[in-house]
Amino acid sequence: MTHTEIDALVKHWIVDSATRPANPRVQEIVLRLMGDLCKAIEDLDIQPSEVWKGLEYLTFTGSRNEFGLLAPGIGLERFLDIRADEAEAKAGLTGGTPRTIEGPLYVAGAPESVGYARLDDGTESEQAEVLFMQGTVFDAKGKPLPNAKVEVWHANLMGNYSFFDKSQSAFNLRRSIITDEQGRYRFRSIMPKGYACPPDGATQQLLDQLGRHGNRPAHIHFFVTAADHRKLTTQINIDGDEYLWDDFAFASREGLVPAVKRTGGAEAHASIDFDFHLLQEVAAAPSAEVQRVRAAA
Ligand code: MBD
Ligand code: FE
Repeated sequence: MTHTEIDALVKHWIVDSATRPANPRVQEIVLRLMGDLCKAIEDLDIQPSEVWKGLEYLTFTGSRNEFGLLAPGIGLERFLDIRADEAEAKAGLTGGTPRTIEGPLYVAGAPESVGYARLDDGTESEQAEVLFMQGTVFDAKGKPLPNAKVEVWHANLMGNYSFFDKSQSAFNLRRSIITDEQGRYRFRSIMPKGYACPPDGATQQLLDQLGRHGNRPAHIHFFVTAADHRKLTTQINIDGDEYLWDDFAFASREGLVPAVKRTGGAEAHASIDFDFHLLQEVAAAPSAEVQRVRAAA
């Protein structure tokens, strides 16, 4: 079949046969995606058994609740970030801290405190390196922002996240810190390890077929929000990690790899300084608040 013939067929199936009130945006998107899928089937001569294999794969992915992991793994979440960067540049917004993907492991409702928090519950203190991280939240003009919210979450020494890993205590390694009058935040935690996709899961199954690994470098996630400012979703990576520039989720970015300072002695610890620079909210740019189903505890 030619692409023109496919377009006509798909338009008939999806749009022209509508006899009831429809959602035009959904029609538009499904029309396009079905057209592109049928053209791929034609061009690549994808066999029926292969189509069903693909549908069965999606069923497996859903049964494992892994679409939130598959999306970064195939670059889709990174692609949305690139587009968000372009939209902001087009609206004249520049100079903020680089965004990077949220990933699937945020949980709403973490304990909130002003200025400082300890994130870890102490259960890994014997093996872990103590980490202090601190900095200031700034507005676009370089003025500190008091009362900004810094939501932070990261993995434990196994690369696992509380809530999803039921062996951890509630909200372990998750907090919301409100910046103080000088716009500062500070926390004590443990140095995280990198995450790896579940080896028996759907995402890893596809990565294996593609000849790719499913590892992330050690990292710390942030949502930074303040009145009249665009929500910042970002992460910092821990310098020196073997996967630092080989992240299966493509989230490593220039500007998100702060130096780690180490102090020895009786109170040995690592320390990271990192400031956040928020962009002014403007009507010309699409919302930086991404609506998606998130866990809450
Ligand atoms: C993670 O911790 C993560 O941040 C992403 C993007 C995907 C899987 C696990
Ligand atoms: Fe993560």
